[in-house]
Amino acid sequence: MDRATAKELAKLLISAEVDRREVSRISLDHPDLSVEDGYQIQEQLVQWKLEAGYRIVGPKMGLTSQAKMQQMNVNEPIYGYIFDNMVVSGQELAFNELIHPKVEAEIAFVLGRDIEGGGITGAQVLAATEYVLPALEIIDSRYRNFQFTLSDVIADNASSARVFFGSKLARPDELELDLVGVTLSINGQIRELGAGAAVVGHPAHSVAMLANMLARKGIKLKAGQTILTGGITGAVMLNVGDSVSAKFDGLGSVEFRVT
Ligand code: OOG
Ligand code: MG
Repeated sequence: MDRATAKELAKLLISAEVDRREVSRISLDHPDLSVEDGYQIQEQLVQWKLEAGYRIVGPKMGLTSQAKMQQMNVNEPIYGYIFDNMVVSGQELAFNELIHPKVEAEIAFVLGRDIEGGGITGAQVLAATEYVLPALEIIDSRYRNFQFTLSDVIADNASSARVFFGSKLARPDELELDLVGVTLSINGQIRELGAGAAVVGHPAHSVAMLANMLARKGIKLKAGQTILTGGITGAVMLNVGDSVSAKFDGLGSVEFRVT
C-alpha cells in the first residue's frame, strides 16, 4: 500500500474516533489489505496522534486469548498503542464519547527496564518488570457492528479507546500470574471469568511476544511503559447505567460506572 493511501485511511479512522461514528471496514474497499498494510495505517494513525500532542502510555497486545480470538473471529495476536488521553481517572466512563464500547479484563505490566531485541522470553520480561496491576480495557472499534478482519483491526489501533487501572500493584514474583483468577461482573452478575493463563499461557509471554514483534521493526519496550497483555475473557458490550466490576485474585478490583 502506498503511503498516501495509508495516510488517508488513518485519517478516516481518526475522524471516526473523533466524531464517534462507525465507518465501513477498510477491507471492503481494499480486499487485499494485508497485515503489513494494517500496521502501516496504524503507524500513520499513531504518528498523527503524537503530532497532535498525545503521549504513548505503552503498547498493548490484543487477541491473545482463545476467548477473544473466537469472539472476534481472528486467529493471531496483534498490537496497538494506549495514549495518555485514553487513561480514565475516577470511576466513570462517559458513554457519549464512544461508539459501541465493550469492556475486557486484563493484567498490565509496568517495566522497570527497557526490553530490546528478538528472542525475548517470559522470564526476561518478568525480570525487567517493576510491577503488575489489574486493568479494565474499553475497546471501541471504529468499524460498523464491531466487525473486521485481522488487518482492519490492526489499522484501527486494535480498537483501543479507554482504560481503567486498578490501584493495587504487585511485584511480578509475588503472584503466579497464570493462576490469577478474574471475574468480570456487570450490575452484580458475573458475565465472564478466567485466569491469567488464558493469555498465551502466561501474561508475561504476551509481553515477550510483543517485544519480539516490535524488535522486527527496530522498536524496543521502554522502562516506565505500561503494557496491556490482552483480554483474558471475551469482551462485554456496555450500556449507559451499567456498573462494572472486575475482581483479580491477589490484585484487588477495578470498578466503574457507565454514565
Ligand atoms: C480488538 C482488540 C483486542 C484484546 O485485549 O484482545 C484487545 C478487538 O477485540 O476489537 O484489546
Ligand atoms: Mg484488550
